[in-house]
Amino acid sequence: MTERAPAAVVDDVLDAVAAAAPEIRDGLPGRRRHIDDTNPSGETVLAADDFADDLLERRLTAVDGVGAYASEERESVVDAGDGVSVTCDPLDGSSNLKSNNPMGTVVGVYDAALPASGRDLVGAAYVLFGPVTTMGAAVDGEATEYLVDDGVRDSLGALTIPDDPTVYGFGGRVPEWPGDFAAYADAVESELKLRYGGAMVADVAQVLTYGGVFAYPALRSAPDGKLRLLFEGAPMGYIVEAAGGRSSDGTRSLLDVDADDLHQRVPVHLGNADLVTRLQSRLD
Ligand code: P6P
Repeated sequence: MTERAPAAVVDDVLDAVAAAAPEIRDGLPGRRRHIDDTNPSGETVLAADDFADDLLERRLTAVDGVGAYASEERESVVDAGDGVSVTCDPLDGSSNLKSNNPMGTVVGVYDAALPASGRDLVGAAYVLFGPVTTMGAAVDGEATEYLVDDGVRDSLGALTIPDDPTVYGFGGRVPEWPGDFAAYADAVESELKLRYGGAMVADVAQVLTYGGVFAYPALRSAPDGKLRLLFEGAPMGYIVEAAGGRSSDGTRSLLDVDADDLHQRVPVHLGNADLVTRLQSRLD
């Protein structure tokens, strides 16, 4: 396998993810049932999760310069030779399949062996299966939105979070929120409109489109929250920061959180800089 510049590999990874998107979307209708399996995070697995994971593993490990593939659905990393490491949440928000609500795919490209820190990211992308299929991607600090038409990504221009925030979406149950987050939520709820749909990709896309803040915070029963650092938090944080926003685990950028375990969870807060800064000052 040739030694390729990470940026060139990222470009091919984004093309491969876009090419797989229509096949994943077309494969959803017949795969809404659960299979008798749980993923490393202890979540039940849909046939659609398995299908998307197998497809993306094959397509992404075939990219020249990809040396490893890891996904939320797999215990360990798949070795693919030399090159960058790709993490994947193949079908983020797959529980929305039953209710026919939006969901997506999240991909991180790390120029390091896994588990790797967000500072090792050289690219990240999400695919949003909404009324149309779109992609948000960041490479070298620049975020771009694409329409994915027939498996090809067509640029819609720079992805930039609006200065004036409009929406918020907070996961977890209210009684589970620690007091400091609950106080922050009270303030934000009086300022912004609620937009929460249960799929991080779709909820963060709302924040990137309309401005605001998304959080799946630390919970009383789960101090590390629910979302996975390498598969969801860091890649989406990389995109939001490239779009002019901020990410935080409550005290620091998600890109600065040490990665010790492949499937470690992290509290996730993403959105306009001032809203995330206000949050951090409450939680610090
Ligand atoms: P809840 C989907 O299962 C997911 O991992 C994220 O996409 C989403 O933000 C969160 O969990 C939703 O969790 O507790 O609201 O169902």
